[in-house]
Amino acid sequence: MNNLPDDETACSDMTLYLLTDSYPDEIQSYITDQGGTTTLWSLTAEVDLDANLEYSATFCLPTYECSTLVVTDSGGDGLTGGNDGVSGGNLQVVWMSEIVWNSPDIGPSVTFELGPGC
Ligand SMILES: [Ca+2]
Repeated sequence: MNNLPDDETACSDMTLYLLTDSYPDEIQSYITDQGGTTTLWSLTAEVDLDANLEYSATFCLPTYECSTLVVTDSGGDGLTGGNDGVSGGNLQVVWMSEIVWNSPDIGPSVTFELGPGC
C-alpha cells in the first residue's frame, strides 16, 4: 500500500474547559478561521454563563490551517475570582491531546493560534 499524503481536510480536536469565577459576565470567547475573517464559534452566542460552573466544548479545527482561539476578560483580572480571591475559576485548553494552557491568569485576554499554518 502506498503512503498517501496526509489528508488536507483533516481536523484535530481542541477542547476548551472553562470554570467560571464569580464574574462570568466578563468572559468572552471565540474562534476564527485562518485569516480571522470568519468566526467559527462564539461562546456568548451559545450560552449565558453562570458563576462558578465548569463548561467544556470540543471543536475539530482544521489541522492544516491556522485557527485562532481568543478568550477575553473585560475585568482584566482573568478568572481569579475578583476581590474575594476565593472563588477563582480556570481555563484549560487542550489541542491535539496536549494541554497548551491551564491557568486562571488570562489577564484581559489570551490568544491561541492552533495549527501548522500559523
Ligand atoms: Ca475577571
